[in-house]
Amino acid sequence: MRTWPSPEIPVLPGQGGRIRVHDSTTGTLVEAAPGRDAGMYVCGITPYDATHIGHAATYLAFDLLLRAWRDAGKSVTYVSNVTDVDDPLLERAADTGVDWRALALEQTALFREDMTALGVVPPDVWDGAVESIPRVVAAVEQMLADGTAYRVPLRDPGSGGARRDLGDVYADLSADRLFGTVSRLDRAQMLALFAERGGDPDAPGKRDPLDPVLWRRERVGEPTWDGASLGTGRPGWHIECAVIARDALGVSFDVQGGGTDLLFPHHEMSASHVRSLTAAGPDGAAGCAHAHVHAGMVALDGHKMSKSRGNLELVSRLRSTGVDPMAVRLAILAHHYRQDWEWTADDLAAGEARLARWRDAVSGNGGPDASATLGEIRAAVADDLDAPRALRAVDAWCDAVGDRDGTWDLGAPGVVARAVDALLGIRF
Ligand code: 5CA
Ligand code: ZN
Repeated sequence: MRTWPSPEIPVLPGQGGRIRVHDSTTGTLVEAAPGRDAGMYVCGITPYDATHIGHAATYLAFDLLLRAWRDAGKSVTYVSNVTDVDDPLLERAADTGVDWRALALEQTALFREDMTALGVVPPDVWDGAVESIPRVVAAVEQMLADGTAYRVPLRDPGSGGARRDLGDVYADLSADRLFGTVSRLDRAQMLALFAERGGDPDAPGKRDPLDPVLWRRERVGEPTWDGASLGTGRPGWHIECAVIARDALGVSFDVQGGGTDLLFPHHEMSASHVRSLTAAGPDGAAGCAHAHVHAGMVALDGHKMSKSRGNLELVSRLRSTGVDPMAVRLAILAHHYRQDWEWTADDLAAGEARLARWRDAVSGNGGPDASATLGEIRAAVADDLDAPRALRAVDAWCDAVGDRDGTWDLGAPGVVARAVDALLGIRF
């Protein structure tokens, strides 16, 4: 898909060092991309009711990682997707009487504008689910041929089109001995989350209630695509991300990202699919991403902000009321990405006040030497993307400007402005 324009990232004096992030699988901090290259896949939006503050917070977290990698001189490949056909999107379209394609296009366009306004670096590869269908079909055919997937006969009246004999296709999790190693949940937890997050544990004919759908055959009233030997239908959710990630990044890459709501089943299942599609090589067997990194959930009115519940604050709504997107960015970055937190009007007010203060300080005639501030911003981001600590470092420099503290340096405001721009994505 066409992405949005990339912001200019200023080059800073010196270079950033090693970056550590929290890996949900091991529960420890691990070095993100120890090599010269860095590959990251972050799960993209399902385009209806985008972009709320929770989405924005998740993408800003990974934007910090990408900027830190660039500052460390790495060659970065960033890949993401758009789930432009899925049950919730179709349900919303049906409820509102809007064509699902029009809804997806409109919301994807809005997401592009929001990301541009927030200064988020776009992915290098941004694939839609719909445009990836031929590759997904080939992957599911391969799994059927390898015996890691199976067909379940259709029971709904009128389903299956001309080839009723071809059933839905499910992944056979019993073929993957490493299933469960990403989230490390027990079976009861898995069953509960699977039911809650889009799974179909009670679908008749499955070998295991947890087996995820790979290809859903044509149903009356649902959009459908040519699935070659699978018959007409549409792809399952997890296999889309597995195929898009594998094709753009290979079977093993550095970071798989998203919000904590995706750890199970989505990231567990995607990793399993990638393993099934890989002839059990040493890397493939270990699962596709070296680190699974998850952003906490942003809430509103006491509940996780979610499109299905409707308790949303949209970036586009704030923009339309004249709010500076950089204030929104600062409001979000004041929370550590791993925290669950609640968006309130105070967050925005604090972001606006901070932006005004920073703007004022970098517009002055000189300031205290900024090299320690640059070092502290770099160190904070490298320490599990600790944005609140980075913001405090800039606040401290602004305080010192006000107090006329330290050695006065005419170039310092420029250094701070460039550091804040390159590493935190705040443009004045
Ligand atoms: N299309 C799928 C991923 S393949 C999806 O989860 N889409 S989404 O639109 O629901 O969410 C997009 C991204 O925002 C995901 O990474 C998700 O984990 C994250 N996200 C969703 N709600 C919140 C929230 N309230 N707080 C923080 N992040 C959220
Ligand atoms: Zn995904």
